[in-house]
Amino acid sequence: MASRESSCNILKIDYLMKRSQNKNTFTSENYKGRHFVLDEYYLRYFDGKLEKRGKEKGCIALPNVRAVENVENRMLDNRDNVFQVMYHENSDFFTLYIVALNTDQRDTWVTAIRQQAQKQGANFVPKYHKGVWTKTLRKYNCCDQLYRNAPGCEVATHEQQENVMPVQQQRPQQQVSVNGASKKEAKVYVAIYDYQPAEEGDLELACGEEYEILDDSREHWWQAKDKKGNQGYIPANYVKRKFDLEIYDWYYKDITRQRSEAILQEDNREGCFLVRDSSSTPGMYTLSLFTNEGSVLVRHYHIRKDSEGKFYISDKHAYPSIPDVVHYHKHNSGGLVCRLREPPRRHSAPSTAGFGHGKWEIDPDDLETGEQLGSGCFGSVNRGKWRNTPVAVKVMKCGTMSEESFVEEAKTMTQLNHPNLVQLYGVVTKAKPIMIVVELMRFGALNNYLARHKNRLLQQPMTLLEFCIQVCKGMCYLEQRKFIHRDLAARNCLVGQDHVVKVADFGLARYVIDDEYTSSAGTKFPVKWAPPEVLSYTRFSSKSDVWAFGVLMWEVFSGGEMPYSGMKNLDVVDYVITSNRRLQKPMMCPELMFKVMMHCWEAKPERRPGFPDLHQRLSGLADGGDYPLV
Ligand code: 04L
Repeated sequence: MASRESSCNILKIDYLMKRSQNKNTFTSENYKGRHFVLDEYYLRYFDGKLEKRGKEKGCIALPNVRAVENVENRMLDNRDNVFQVMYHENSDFFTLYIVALNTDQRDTWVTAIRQQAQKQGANFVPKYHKGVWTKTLRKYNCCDQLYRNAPGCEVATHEQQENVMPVQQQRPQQQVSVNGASKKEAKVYVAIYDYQPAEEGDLELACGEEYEILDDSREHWWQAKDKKGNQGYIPANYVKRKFDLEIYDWYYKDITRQRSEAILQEDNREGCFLVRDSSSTPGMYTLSLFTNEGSVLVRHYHIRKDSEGKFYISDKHAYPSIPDVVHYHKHNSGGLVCRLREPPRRHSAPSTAGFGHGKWEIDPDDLETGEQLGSGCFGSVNRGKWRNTPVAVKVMKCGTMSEESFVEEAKTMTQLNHPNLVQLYGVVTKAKPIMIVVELMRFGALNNYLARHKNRLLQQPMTLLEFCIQVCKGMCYLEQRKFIHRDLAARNCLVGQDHVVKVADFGLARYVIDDEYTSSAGTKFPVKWAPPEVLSYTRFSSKSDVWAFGVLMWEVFSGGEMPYSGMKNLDVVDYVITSNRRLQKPMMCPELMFKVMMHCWEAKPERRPGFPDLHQRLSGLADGGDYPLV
């Protein structure tokens, strides 16, 4: 109790009458005067008078409020100036009736509670009762409904607040960058990970805390203010809009059915659950739940929407928002195989774009380099540590390539931040040798990983599909930015913890001034991943990346084999262009997957799908439901 008091600003105090609540039987109907306090988080009432507060008698957390409305005069025990606070507690609804001295006092309280509850993210019901449920009549005196929980008969009031919207309307909105001048309402965001400042000028983030965004005009680092008034830069991908589903630890935005099963099975706890976007029905959601009951470990439930726009899994229990549905099923199995317990433990926060907000320059004294992971004509890649964070470091071999193009790669990478692209952390350019520092991926290149685990992985088409989907997501991001990769292949993707796959680029295809590399006739040119228009006219585009993606899918489903094995580059050109032939279906590859590959290998680039199309088709396959995979 003490901590509640010390941390909150009191907004309103009054002495008001309240009808006693007997939550179980509704028998007593007497009234008591109470010292009411509204603060940022709670509506509380105490013994005592206005001047002197006694013992706390009750407390409603504002996020649980579902409606704050007047009660029609004379409807409650013949009294005037009554208002009601409907709230949700232990998966049930309750209504607190409060009597004000006059309409003015009533109006100010109703508005204040309603506004503050909305500010705290309360999900208001669409309708309420302006009368009350009477025990003697066993019905509502406003609408003749017989059940205490019957839906309301009057449309509920919402305060006009521009930044408050129900979750389901918030989602499709694009975030628009607003700098200073036109900014009117506060942009309230919630941290979904902790962040320790790496540089002067960064702001610490604590998971679950709220922050006001002051400037989001930069892409990866925003300026924010915490509750205490501290200001500084934060990684933009560590916060989410306050009413977005993404602030909930049980929400996994666009993961596949396969991935949800992998995550829940790894956690292996009864009742472990998550909510994800449904891939078979865009805009809808699926609940995935782990149980040891029976042979099926993970069950998937569609979250449906009724005619009033309420969400439900079992139609008897519909609620205005998904968090409400989750809350209900945490307390009642309500038709599920078991009650919802905890979401999966999250392993690690995503990479930030750079280690701090400002410069990308890394102090070599903060950097330790270790074992070599690979080497090439440009230099070597080593394992390393930046102040205890594991990193991979590319060290330039002097004289092999212009320093400029080495730095150019890093510059390009500063523009990119996506969970399926290798993340740049920084560069060392002020000291020799110059270096590029990126996140470390524990298991190395995808082609090697596939070959190493071939026997196991070829039995798991869903895991292989999941690899393809992740690469596809990274490529969607590049395509959207009109960025052409030019060297997409399994050898240029990396595998990390929990089967995470990221698109990388080790070849530096676009910077090397080496004909062997850049000319399609050269020995180093990736002919086996190139479409006819690249082989004939060096015409690169996102559609040439799509062709390469098809070959990558082939690599994945063949367990890391070399495409067109045994064929020389020149033979491949002939095979693909002159004979118009294609790679054959790998033995263990499902027909439907091979169809997608063949679509990527249309001779005419304009007939190939784009990466967003591919993403949709692949996640449709991953959702199982409509199509059998094998
Ligand atoms: C292992 N783990 N090898 C690794 C790099 C690794 C690297 N983890 N990283 C290698 C790009 C550009 N640049 C790395 C992408 C890559 C391993 O080698 C470095 C880049 O990827 C990470 C610097 C820069 C891009 C160090 C583990 C090996 C650019 C993509 C276990 C064996 C533009 C799209 C065994 C657009």
